[in-house]
Amino acid sequence: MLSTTDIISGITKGSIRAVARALSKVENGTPDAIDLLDAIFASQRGFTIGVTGPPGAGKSTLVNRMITRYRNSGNSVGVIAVDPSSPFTGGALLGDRIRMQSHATDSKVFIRSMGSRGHLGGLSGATRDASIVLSAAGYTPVIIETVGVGQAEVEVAGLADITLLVLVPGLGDDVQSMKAGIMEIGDIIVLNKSDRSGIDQLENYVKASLDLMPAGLKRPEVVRVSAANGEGLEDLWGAVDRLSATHSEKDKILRSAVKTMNQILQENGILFSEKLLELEYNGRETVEKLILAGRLTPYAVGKKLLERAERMFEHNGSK
Ligand SMILES: Nc1nc2c(ncn2[C@@H]2O[C@H](COP(=O)(O)OP(=O)(O)OP(=O)(O)O)[C@@H](O)[C@H]2O)c(=O)[nH]1
Ligand SMILES: [Mg+2]
Repeated sequence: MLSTTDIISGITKGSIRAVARALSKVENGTPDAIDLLDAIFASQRGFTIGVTGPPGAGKSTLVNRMITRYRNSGNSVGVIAVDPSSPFTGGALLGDRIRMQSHATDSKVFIRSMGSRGHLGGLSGATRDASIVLSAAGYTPVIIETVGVGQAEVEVAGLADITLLVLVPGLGDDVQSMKAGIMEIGDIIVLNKSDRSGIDQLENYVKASLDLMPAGLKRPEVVRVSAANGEGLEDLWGAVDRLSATHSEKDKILRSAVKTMNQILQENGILFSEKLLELEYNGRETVEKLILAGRLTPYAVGKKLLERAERMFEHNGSK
């Protein structure tokens, strides 16, 4: 048995066994998961790339290419394959949805699939916590693949620093029936299967939709690729690198930390959190400053507020 302390030190040393244990803990929401996440939070290194799009769009084929790309530059790569429709979670068992077998024996590639069981914050909370574990273990980037273009996927996509929306020719009606605003979830819209006919129509359609985007919103880049034959991939990597260069990695982690704190407060149903933030830390502004300075993690805040709330309930109850 690994103790929580062993797991924490194992993660920062990149131990695969420690990473696997930590992922089970965060997925199942065991009580010490929050301490673990607090302890490793500052060790996060890289950035996260979300890949989302309809079933069969070629997301896994693209992720496979991405793994090769980052492995060639010496990085370790983490992949979380999310299936919102599956209750199944955990383990290295991968359905045939995941076409990354060429990396299955590479110890510097960690692939995990996740369904929707366990975690208090639902799938997006579990995915966020899992990506923190992988990032703290030195996997850079962590790639999150989600199938679909519904609410859950949009939420999961929103966790990533850079989000790729993958579309393909022949979606026709599907693309058009996608909810308004779906195009806006991608920082980059990848038009995959450029080797297929219908790619020009798709590009025209996507560009026309983007022209309707409200002014002031950042327009995503549109890149045409064939994940199957490799065409256009250099352009895509260029677009990804340009985006990832706009913030330093530390910057990204701290920025997302404030978002994470708000999610944790919500997930744990901490009522009156503004009041509690006031009592415990002199208010939200101070907390955010401490988080942005890297002096406090969102998990530590969540834990403190929960403890405070419990004390208040006990106190009231004993009167
Ligand atoms: N012609 C062509 N086929 C492709 C391309 N990219 C992927 N495919 C094929 O499309 C099919 C689906 O690819 P996947 O990578 O599994 O797609 P996915 O989006 O991950 O699928 P789900 O995870 O099931 O939603 C496979 O048969 C791929 O070989 C491409 O650029 N061109
Ligand atoms: Mg897939």
